Amino acid sequence: MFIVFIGPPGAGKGTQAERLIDLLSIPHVSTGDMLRQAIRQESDLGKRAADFMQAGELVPDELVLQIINECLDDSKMAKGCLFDGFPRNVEQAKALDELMEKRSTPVDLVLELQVDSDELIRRMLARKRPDDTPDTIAQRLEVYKNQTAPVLEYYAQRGLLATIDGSGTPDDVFGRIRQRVSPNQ
Ligand code: B4P
Repeated sequence: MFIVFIGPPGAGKGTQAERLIDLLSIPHVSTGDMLRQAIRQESDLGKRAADFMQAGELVPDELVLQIINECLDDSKMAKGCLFDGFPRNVEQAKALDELMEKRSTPVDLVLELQVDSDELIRRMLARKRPDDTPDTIAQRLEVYKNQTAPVLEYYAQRGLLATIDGSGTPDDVFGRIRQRVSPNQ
């Protein structure tokens, strides 16, 4: 199963992704994690991505698609994976569709995690990641509204979108996700 996880910054995509990959036994593809790793390793890609992340902007599509392309070449990805935090704009969504079409493995399901802004800000400030400062958080929320929210419409038109209430404890949220992904368990 190929699943896309979309939600505003701090919605808990990473938190829930860990549980969902265990449930479904599929690999986790988190562009955020891979970009942070590239920054730690001081690779060329990491050096190019760092300023965008620190400013709360999206990293250029070209860099993100390079990561995704390399990742999909891995044979572990043949039967499914969980895309976490990707695609983040309509251009990335179209590029993903093209890649998946070539492999004859279309995206099966898109999960949107919905959480209100006050709770998002509270969660991110508690996390204390370098890009979790008040100014950067405000910018990331703006970027989500302008660039990522249109991706929801893109997938809704294809009948792939399921919206999940992301409020409550991580267990509450995972219960809702499990219900949607494998209702018989
Ligand atoms: P990401 O790494 O994708 O991270 P995120 O959106 O900030 O957080 P996430 O939703 O995963 O929240 P988490 O589970 O950690 O993006 C970071 C940056 O990378 C972007 O701003 C961008 O610059 C760049 N980037 C990534 N992908 C890109 C792409 N495709 N294109 C361009 N740029 C890209 O949860 C947040 C906190 O809340 C945690 O501390 C967690 O413990 C807590 N929490 C989670 N669930 C909770 C719950 N139910 N109750 C209470 N706390 C909870």
